[in-house]
Amino acid sequence: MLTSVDLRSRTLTAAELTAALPRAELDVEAAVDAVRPVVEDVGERGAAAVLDASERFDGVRPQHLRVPTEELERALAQLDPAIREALEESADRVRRVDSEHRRGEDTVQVVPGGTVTQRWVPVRRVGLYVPGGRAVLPSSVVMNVVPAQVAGVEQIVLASPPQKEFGGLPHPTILAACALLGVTEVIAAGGAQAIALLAHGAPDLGDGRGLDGVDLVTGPGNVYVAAAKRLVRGTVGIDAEAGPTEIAILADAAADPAFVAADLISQAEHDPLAASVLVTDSDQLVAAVEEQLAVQVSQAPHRERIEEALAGPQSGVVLVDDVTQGLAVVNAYGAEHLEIHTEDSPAVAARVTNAGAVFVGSYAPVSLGDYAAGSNHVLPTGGSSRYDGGLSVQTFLRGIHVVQYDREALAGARRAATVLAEAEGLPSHGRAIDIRFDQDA
Ligand code: HSO
Ligand code: ZN
Repeated sequence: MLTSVDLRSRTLTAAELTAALPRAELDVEAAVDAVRPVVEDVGERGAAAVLDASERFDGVRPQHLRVPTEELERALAQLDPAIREALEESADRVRRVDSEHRRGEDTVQVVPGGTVTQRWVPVRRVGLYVPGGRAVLPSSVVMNVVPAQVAGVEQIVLASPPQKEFGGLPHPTILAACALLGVTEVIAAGGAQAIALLAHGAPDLGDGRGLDGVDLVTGPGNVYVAAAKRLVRGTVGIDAEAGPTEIAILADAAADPAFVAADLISQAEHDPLAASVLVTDSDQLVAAVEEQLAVQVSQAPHRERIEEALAGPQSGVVLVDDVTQGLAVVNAYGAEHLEIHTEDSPAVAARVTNAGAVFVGSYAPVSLGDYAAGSNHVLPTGGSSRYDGGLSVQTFLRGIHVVQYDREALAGARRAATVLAEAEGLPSHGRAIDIRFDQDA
């Protein structure tokens, strides 16, 4: 079912390795051209442009762009108690992890009388995007909202596409999850128009009240959402770019083929464009995983989508000489999700340098991280884990250096600073220091 790339006995540079691996090109640039008129229109005409775009792309013109409070309350009241409990459990775990991971203030005494403090200050107002599309993912509400709340973000606006079958409101489970987490500003908008609205705000949402633009937009979405985020970057901050989901599994003969197959299938279930990649040094494992795939895929409710994803050029098996070469492969690939199913998985995992998140051993499948590990599931895809991390409490914080020096401490730094100012041909920089010591001369 999976195509294979045989890298055994080959020594490749990191660039050659990257080129040899299965991965689909996601053309965000082409989508940028497609969404530019929508983003500009929202900037110019505000709510009217969002409504027109919703009608065109979502097939519905929402009655309210700002979801009324009664609708949020109603959705929560009608939420299945088991789902409510599961969302609470999921949120509790993420909250526990984020609370402990939140960076504290850190002061370094550089010299007596001279300190530099790193303060971590929350972004004031953020816009969180939760897609509609193929599946409704209330877990993504948890993954966006909780870290922002733990960071101390004052104002959270959440946007999710209006659904025709729910009278132009976002999906009721999304609304219920918002209400459960205390998010009160919810916008019925999706796609590029939602990102533009969050970024630019609008003078009147149609209910006589405006919407202020946010400082940071986060959340997953399709290629149009990614393109719109690229366009508004600079006006606002954005998180890592999200493309179709990816799972890579680094496994040796010790791996359980049934678990490996189930995990490859689990992420293929998201999208025909999802990538499932197995990297292994074991021919026997490949054969056993193929057998398992045949059985498990045939029993999967979303079989067609899964088959398409597994057969796509973005998925496959990569054969390597050993775990060390396997590590070079997965580091070159930089998967959104990387599972390690090898002997001494923790030691192997410690050698991973590029991945959105790493799942260690046979009992940490990606689906655990999707819902209930306490980790975040909004992660960098398409190899962007080389320079970006997933969503976390840190995403919603900015570091500010606070510099405090007294006269003595400044005197100690005077020579280094003035020499460098002179060397850079910026004598007024040096003068700004020297002037403080004029009376000593
Ligand atoms: N695996 C997806 C997230 C998700 N899965 C939500 C299920 N629900 C991208 O990390
Ligand atoms: Zn998933």
